[in-house]
Amino acid sequence: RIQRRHIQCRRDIDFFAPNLIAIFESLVPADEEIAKQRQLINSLNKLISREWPHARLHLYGSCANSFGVSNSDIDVCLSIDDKELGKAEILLKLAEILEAGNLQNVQALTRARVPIVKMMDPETGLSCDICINNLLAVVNTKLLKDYAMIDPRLRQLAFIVKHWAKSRRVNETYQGTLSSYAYVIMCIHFLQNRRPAILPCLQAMEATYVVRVDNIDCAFFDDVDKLHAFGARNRESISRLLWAFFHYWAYQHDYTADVVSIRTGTLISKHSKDWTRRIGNDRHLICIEDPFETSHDLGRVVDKFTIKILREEFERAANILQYDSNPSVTLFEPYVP
Ligand code: 3AT
Ligand code: MG
Repeated sequence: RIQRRHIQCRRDIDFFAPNLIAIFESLVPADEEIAKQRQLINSLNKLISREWPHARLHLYGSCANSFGVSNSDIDVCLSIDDKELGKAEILLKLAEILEAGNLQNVQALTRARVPIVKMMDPETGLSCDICINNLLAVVNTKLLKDYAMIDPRLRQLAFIVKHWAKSRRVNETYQGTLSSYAYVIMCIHFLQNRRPAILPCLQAMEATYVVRVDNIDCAFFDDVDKLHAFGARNRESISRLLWAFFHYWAYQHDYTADVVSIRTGTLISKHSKDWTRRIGNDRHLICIEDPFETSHDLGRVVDKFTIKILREEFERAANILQYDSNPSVTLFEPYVP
């Protein structure tokens, strides 16, 4: 049911691909920064294992899924199997351990939607948020990272889309727009549906990686070294893909009927998921299925006001890419209310 109408861009869109690649390269963190993050995790692991020998820290989110820009905060998950302590108690004890280990600005936010401990490491200057046993996030981090290794255009597209979303202030879930995670899923879905396809659907292939987390079976093909040439038959430039991405979300996506699903690699119907009406706070005005928690719509934070803002921003972006004389600058002009 994906619209396969071939839509032409009315200009030679490839001319600003080099500008977009330059923007992408300016956003990618340096190797030293990645090394610093690993170093911090190692020293935190040592600190924590004295108290909890079986606990382990995992990096997740953009510092581990390869979609992180430089200087972002790092997301860490503590996996711990402590039957005696509740989550809040674990967080408070963790905060104590970190303070005793000379980390700064340690704060336990036990009542947040996702309870975390915040802290800053004076040695590396890195700030991080530590959550407890959020292992699904660790698995979805791996899925995104594996997709990124298949074709370089995914990282380029997602970095540019995230950069656009931050500049235009449509990457703020607490304001009713979409998370970075949702934007990356939208990019993966888009590249799965180019013809020829640029990305496969890893969850529809023979599973080489299988884990069960929170009663959810997570299984996908992760031997991505074998998929290096997957997208080679498609020669579209990053500027063409970026235009087509925004054009799709501005003019082609059927918001009333369709759900983006990278789990299946195609669009599925809102009807099949019973996402056709508002239930509680979930409005389902733009539907993006989580690849593992399939009952979870990543677009559920979007309301009737912010859907309008989002769609206007998609249209603005598509039109700039189509007509503007300096698209790689105008696209990212900060939103001023
Ligand atoms: P930034 O570079 O920090 O903007 P990010 O990839 O770290 O991007 P988020 O901060 O939005 O993305 O989220 C951190 C991770 O938490 C990403 C993903 O592994 C997980 N995550 C975020 N939102 C959800 C969600 N709604 N459902 C499941 N996992 C999520
Ligand atoms: Mg993050």
